Amino acid sequence: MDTSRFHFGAVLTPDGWREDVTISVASDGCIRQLQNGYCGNARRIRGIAIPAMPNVHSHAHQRLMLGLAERAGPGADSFWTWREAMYGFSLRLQPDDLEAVAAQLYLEMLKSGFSAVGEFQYLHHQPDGSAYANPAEMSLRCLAAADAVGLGITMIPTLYAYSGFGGQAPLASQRRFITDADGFLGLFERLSIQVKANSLQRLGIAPHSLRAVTPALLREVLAGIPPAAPVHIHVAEQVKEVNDSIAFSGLRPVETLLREFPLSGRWTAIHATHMTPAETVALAASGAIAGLCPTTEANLGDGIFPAVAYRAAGGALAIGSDSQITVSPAEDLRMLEYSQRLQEHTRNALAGGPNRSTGRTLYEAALAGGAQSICQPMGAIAPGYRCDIAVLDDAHPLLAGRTRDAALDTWIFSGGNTLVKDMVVAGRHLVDDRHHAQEHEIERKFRSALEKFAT
Ligand code: NGQ
Ligand code: ZN
Repeated sequence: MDTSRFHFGAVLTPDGWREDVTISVASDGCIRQLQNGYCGNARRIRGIAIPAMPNVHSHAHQRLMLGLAERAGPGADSFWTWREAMYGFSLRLQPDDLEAVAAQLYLEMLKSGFSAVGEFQYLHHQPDGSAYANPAEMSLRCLAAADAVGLGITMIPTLYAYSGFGGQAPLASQRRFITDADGFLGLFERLSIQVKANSLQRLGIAPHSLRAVTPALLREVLAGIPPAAPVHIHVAEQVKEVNDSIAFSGLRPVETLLREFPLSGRWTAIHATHMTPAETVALAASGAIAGLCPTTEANLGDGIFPAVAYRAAGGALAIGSDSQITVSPAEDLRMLEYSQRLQEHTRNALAGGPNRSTGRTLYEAALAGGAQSICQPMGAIAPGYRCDIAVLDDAHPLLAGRTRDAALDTWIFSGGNTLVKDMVVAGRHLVDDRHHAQEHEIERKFRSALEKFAT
């Protein structure tokens, strides 16, 4: 039985653009069928319907420090000085703060075109490093925030044991993150009970980086969790990390991953910025997904991912908002393409072939890679997929006379978030003409949390 139907003037399907379509949604929130024309009592939503985007990499708490890390420090600024500032904020955050910040962030994600997030959550313990009464407290707060908004979420709790390659002792400022194998498996067990009760929630594992876990520790933990749970790991983001890896083992970080683990579509390599041509081809061939966070990578001065070579080798990709410096699928895809144009002195670097739309190619790649990366049944407007739809405002002046791929390219390269008008998640019409039913309450709590973190 259908529980709802929506009618759109234009829809992007796996078979291309269709006009004048009714989408029927089954009681489980998945699409049952697409029919031509207006059917039954469908709700008419004006605009251009495209699949909503998965956001594969989020650290919700970092939303607190926006605008507070863009001032030069006393010495040379780098990723590593930013990280110290970020740790400082992280040590002050209470569970209520995290829930309030995450709810506002997830609402912004929803309003920008994302319908699900992979939350790479590593604030496990109290500020002094001792366990919460419920060791999953902080991750549960993120799940509650996503539930309040209606956003899909894949909780990806972090395994974090060390501060550098070869199992170096953690820093005092990392005390909220640190778990051993047993601690992590206990956390994972609690979270798996929670996510089973919510059809929009999934669970994965995030070995933080090859700095924070050893291959032996990761193998031990992987043996204790379901074999299909997605695995996300930060890798080769910074030149110093590559150099430290070589100094420790003679191998670069991506080489280490490829040698130590059977990479496959279960794995998402977050950033993978610094790769040799051989690593680039090997990562692509492994089936792993590159989880790119282009605006964060630019903000942190990471470097440029070799996307042209990676795509030429057939590599899968996805996008993430990471530090939340920007929350916008359009802007992250734009930044990804622009980084390649700046590097290669070309245009339409990632279009994938003559006469193809760059925006469409990138959007579809990030839909497929993203859905797989966070194990959510989304990414296409077609029967069997969850009914997760973003609607672009076809009455916006920027879209005058623009249809199909030209409308998508206008959104991605010029319009950004203001063009996203409606959002449907699992067949629920959650954002209606840019408004969400809970937005005032969510914003009120966010403001009072944020005010505590003004310095
Ligand atoms: C993180 N962020 O886990 O939030 C990291 C910083 C680290 C990015 N890598 C910490 N962008 O990598 O050690
Ligand atoms: Zn990250």
